[in-house]
Amino acid sequence: MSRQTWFDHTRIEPRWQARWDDADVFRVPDDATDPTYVLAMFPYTSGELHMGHVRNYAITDAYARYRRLRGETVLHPMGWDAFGLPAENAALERDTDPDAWTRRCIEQMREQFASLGFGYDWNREVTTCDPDYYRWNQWLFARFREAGLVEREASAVNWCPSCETVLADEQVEGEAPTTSTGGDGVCWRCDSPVEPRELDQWFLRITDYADELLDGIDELDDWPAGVRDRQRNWIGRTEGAEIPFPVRTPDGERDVTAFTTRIDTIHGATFVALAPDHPLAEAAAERDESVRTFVDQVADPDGDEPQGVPTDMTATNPATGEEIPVFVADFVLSDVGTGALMAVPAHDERDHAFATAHDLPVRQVVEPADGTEVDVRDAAFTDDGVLVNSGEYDGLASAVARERLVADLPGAEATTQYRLRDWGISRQRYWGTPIPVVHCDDCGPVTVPDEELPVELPEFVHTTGNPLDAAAEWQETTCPECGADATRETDTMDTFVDSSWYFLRFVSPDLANAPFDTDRANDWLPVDEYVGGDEHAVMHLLYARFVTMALADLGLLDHREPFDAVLTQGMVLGADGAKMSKSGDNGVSPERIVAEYGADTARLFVLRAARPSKDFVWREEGVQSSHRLLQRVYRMVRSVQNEPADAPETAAGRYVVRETDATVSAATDAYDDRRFERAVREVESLFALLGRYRERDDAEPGVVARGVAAVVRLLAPIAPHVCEEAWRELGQDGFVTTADWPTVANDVTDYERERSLVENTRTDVRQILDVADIDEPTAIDVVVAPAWKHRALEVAGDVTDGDVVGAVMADPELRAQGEAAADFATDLAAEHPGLDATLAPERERAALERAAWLIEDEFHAPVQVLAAEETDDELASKARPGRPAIHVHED
Ligand code: ANZ
Ligand code: ZN
Repeated sequence: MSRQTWFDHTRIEPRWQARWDDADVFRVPDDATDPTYVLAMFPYTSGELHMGHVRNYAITDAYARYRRLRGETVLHPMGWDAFGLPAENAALERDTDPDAWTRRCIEQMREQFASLGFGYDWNREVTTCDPDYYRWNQWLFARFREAGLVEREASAVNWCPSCETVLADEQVEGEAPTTSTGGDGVCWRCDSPVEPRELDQWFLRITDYADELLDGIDELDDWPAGVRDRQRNWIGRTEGAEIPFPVRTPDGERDVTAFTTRIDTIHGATFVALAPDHPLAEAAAERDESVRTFVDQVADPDGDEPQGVPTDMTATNPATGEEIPVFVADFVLSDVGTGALMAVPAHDERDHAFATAHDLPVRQVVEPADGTEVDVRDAAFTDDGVLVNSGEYDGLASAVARERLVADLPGAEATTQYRLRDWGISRQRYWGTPIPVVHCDDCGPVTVPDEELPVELPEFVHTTGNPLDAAAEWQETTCPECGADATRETDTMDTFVDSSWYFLRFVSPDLANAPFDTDRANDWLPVDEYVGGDEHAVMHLLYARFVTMALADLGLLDHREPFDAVLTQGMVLGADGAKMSKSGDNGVSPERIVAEYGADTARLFVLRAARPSKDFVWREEGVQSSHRLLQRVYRMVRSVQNEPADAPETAAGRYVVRETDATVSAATDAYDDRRFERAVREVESLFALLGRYRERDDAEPGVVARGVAAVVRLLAPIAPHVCEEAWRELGQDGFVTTADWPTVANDVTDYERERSLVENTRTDVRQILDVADIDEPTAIDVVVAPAWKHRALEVAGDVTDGDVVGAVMADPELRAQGEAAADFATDLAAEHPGLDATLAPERERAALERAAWLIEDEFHAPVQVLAAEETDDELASKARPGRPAIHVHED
């Protein structure tokens, strides 16, 4: 009976998963020293994994397995981001409660994870909806509050007047009214128009860390550039100045403070503009119907054209003493700067457009520093330059003038503005961490003492509003400070709080007296490689950085940055090119792929389809081809004899051994760069070479066995189950998962050069056959360049003054070659300084000899590698270092 030459994934995958489990191979002991920390963003507990998850987790798993094979202790934990609105909605729809629903989802997802063979240390599992986890959110809230990092402030929420409830943005159909532009969305349940309503809410003062969050980005070298840019923009630091403008109003004189980044242009400020909800705009609207109409009905901050109306107020330009008009305009935003600006039409585009529309003066006060003429009537000149029409400041450079004007103008002050706002963590929802506060009539909002934590969620009730508002009994309590009757806070925390420190909990998931073990966290953090979706590139990463810095300032942690390297993976797109969704019609379920092709195939496919950061389109053929590749590898494994890897005896054998080493070296680099698709490509080409080599009569079994063993280990991080199976077939003990990474036996420095030498030579032969129209060559001569040409190349490579011919001909040995040397030097001069170093002549010849069998195989003709001296002059003269001359014989 013949042995089975294909593997059955439904049989081998569960088997190896169980064995890894039994042997606890992914466990990291608490006393490990500085393990390599590889982390994937933990999933929201929706109940099902989609292909985006598979990709995300395949990336970290392959990387974690690779580092483990390199001999490192690797921490690769997993947990559940288990709070959030969808669980609450699902519970309402299904007549269950969010806790039960979430637990069921977790069970399902855990099984899916297991079926994919991801190697996590499940002893460190973390679930954010466990009171044992969220009590530490509450504890941190208390510490932050003590440290002055918590603020309670009125802020707008979405209010449905008919349901009498606050809505999350996701529950508003259309745009929420609380956005800066004020949307007119409706309630998802009853379709009533949603209104903004002011509520006292809790904020974390992330803005205290704005500078450190911004400046720290410069050091995050292993983060994607795009993520760093987006964080910078989100923080949005602008250096500028605030300057008061005295304003005459019918009610008397008032100061309006304007924020400007260009105080150097103040002599050109020809009007003042106020945001529609500036207090003075509001006062003007009281007095003037046209202002009222504009403020209430016309103003559109998102409009293409800046719009505005004049008012009955005038301002004094503090630099010129001139009387200038005051407008209310919609391009002035209330939450930027002071909500008031000095308009300089000559040097700002929006001011220019507005001035043109309202026929206001445009006065140039800055000229280009290089003396070019500009006409500011046509368009604003917005660059820095040299001041004109600015009295005593004329002739100063913009930057200098800014400093002088801030110092000179009464009341002017240098300021820094940020786009970043404090982090509003209040949610009027049930399924989140209760904010640990008790409201007392006498003492105000009092933090719940640590001994009383966790404040656990009450039982879930079905209501249109916040179930915590309906939990009257739960709310009733006494004030921790004075003992009087008091009520609990009913807001819960934004789930971004949960995820802002979970990577620290993995370090000591069961610790009962602190959120994490400080000593261990100091040793194990930062995360070495953090992988997740691009949609979390701004908020989640910023919140996690902020919390880490705050923890450091609380003395709980030495590190100030949590993530050393970040990788944001690209999307998996459906066949229609749109982002693959699990519910939509372009979705492919991971379960089906695992059932039909196996976890190894699914993992191989998502990792080889594209580099991790790029999007790729799902292709069923790609899945099938990944499956076939694994089957072919397995078949070859089954057919190799277990031979000791003795030194090869034939040139072809030596070639294959070197290629094996070269592949190990290149694939290792690719893994280091997290370029799994490149690692696979390397392995595939070695595998193809082994296949071809085996067909030869003189193929040495030891050479093949050595190559196959390398293939198996190089693929093990990506397709671990079949590689375990193969490893055993190869007669190895233990797991490939915990084996040693293959090492390179020989010096590989020149491998890349050898590879391209062989590649180029094969291409040249192909071209010659094509051009000369030769179908059946009888023999092929490959002629290596003479030693003196190598020497000439070396001499030319050292030339710094550009005189290549001179340098070559100055060398007595080369000069002795006469005209040939002069010709060659001229060629080299033409390519200088782009000359590539090549192999030494003997190495070049040896490399070509080892590869001769490949050329013979391809062209079905014997190949002879010759030195220049062994052939006629004409042919020899064509040979160059790195580019042998080729002569094809035919009948
Ligand atoms: C005078 C000026 C002259 C300005 C000039 C610019 C160029 P950036 O640079 O984008 O950060 N500004 C101030 N408050 C504003 C508000 N509430 N809404 C909209 N715009 C406002 O923006 C800073 C500039 O935006 C400020 O500098 C101000 O215009 C305007 F040649 O002041 B500038
Ligand atoms: Zn009290």
